Amino acid sequence: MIQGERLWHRLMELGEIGKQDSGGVTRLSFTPEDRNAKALTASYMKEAGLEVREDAVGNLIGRKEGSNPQLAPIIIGSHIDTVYDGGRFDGALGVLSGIEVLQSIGDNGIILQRSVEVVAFTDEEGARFGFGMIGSRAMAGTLKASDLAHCDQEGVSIQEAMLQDGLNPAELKKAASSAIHAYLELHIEQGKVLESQGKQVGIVTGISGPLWMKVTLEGEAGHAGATPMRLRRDPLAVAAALMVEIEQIASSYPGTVATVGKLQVYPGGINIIPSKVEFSIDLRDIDAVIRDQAEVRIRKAIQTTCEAREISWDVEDYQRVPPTPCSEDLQAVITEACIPSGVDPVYLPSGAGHDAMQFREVCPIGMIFVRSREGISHSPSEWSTQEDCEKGTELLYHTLLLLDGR
Ligand code: HGY
Ligand code: MN
Ligand code: MN
Ligand code: MN
Repeated sequence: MIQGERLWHRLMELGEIGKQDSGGVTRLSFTPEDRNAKALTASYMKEAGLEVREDAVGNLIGRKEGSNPQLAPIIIGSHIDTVYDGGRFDGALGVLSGIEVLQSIGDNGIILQRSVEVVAFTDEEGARFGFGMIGSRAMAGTLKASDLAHCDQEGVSIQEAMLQDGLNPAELKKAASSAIHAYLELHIEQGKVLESQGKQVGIVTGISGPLWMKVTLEGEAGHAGATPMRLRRDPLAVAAALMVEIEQIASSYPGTVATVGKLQVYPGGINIIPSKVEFSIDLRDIDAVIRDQAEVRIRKAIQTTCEAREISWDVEDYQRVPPTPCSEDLQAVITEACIPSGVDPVYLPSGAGHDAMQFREVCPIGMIFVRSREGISHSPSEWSTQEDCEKGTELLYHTLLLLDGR
């Protein structure tokens, strides 16, 4: 009932845009690669018979009109932007499977009551500006003009990048959706649970909340050869000690994860004691109370260590997304859809963040996971098999039909 070959061809074709020598994919928001990927995705939406539009912040939306336009639509969303040197499935599979489901519903002569919109959200990853889920925040009505002041490493703000990309950030409030019946997202698991259980697909119970912070430590630059160790105020040595402590704090809780993914050293000379360092912290847990506890301990460690070493410090929030449970009702619908899809229901949490989180106050959210080979993602080695992608898309197809009352 869905056309797996068509889905797979599109996945491979889209994965060529932004391809790196490593085999990975880099498609940062508001870049030519992102623009080209949107154009190709829009062509797939048109092939699927959808009405295609782009909103003020760059969300690409393919709409299939329902027989009862009075009813609030169902949204099937994900993203086609990537991290640096990422994979071709993260996000893209969710958008392309949504298009495939709607095209197959058309092919099979089915008329849905509700309208359905497939959305490729702007900048889910936050890779360029350190602030993500921009498009889904806009559609959920929570994106603020001040959020667009985040800048990339060249000092270009989100607002400027949107304008350069021909978008209209001043109209961001118009991107907010008035009413949504339900939000569905299919995504690769990016972890090892499904593979460890020998399962192709899973039903997501909840999504771990990412807290991103920027730590700035300032000490005193000096001559690497002429400055005795006891007279130094070296912020990089302090950062190193803190990174070990951050790892220990996160490891002291069963479900908490913390990552230092970015580190800048100034001025960055071999024979200069650094004057300043900046590093990022990505802290997550599915339990908000635990994440808060870990955050308090990390902030305390920064303060204590810096005071002892006469280093000044600043901790700034990049983004703070609360852990988000998935709708029990939608989990039940996906469970029922497992029957015609010929799979056993498997339930698991998501360690990765997703656009779905932004709709927690707007409508019920449901997610389907597709097995990731060795749980690898955000890497050129990210891979899911054609069979697993097809099975996930089949489950999404049956879930949509059930949600539409069939
Ligand atoms: O960071 C994440 O969890 C997602 O890949 N944006
Ligand atoms: Mn083609
Ligand atoms: Mn990702
Ligand atoms: Mn993703």
